[in-house]
Amino acid sequence: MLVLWQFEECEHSQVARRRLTELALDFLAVNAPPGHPEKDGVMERLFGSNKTPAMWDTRTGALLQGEDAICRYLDQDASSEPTSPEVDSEAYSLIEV
Ligand SMILES: N[C@@H](CCC(=O)N[C@@H](CS)C(=O)NCC(=O)O)C(=O)O
Repeated sequence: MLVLWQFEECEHSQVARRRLTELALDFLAVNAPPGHPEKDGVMERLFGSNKTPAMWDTRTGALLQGEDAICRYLDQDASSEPTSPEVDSEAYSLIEV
């Protein structure tokens, strides 16, 4: 599963969402607008900062932050194996946001 921390008004998030759409990839969107300490805490733990967009690929463990890194990763990864349902449910339980 691809998990994307983003928010509507963030132009960098828009680029990441557009690329996901172009590649027809499913993803779980976490709304992370400024001023949400509980989401900032999760992002800081995973990525070292709360900047959006940020993406976690639960299949590979890859953690990406910034539109360029995310798009580059997606372009390389677009042909990879489908998400495993077992990993997905584990990832859902980790994201208590
Ligand atoms: N270089 C990043 C820029 C990301 C960025 O500036 N995101 C803004 C929201 S649109 C943000 O998280 N600002 C909060 C902060 O800078 O702490 C990218 O290309 O994605």
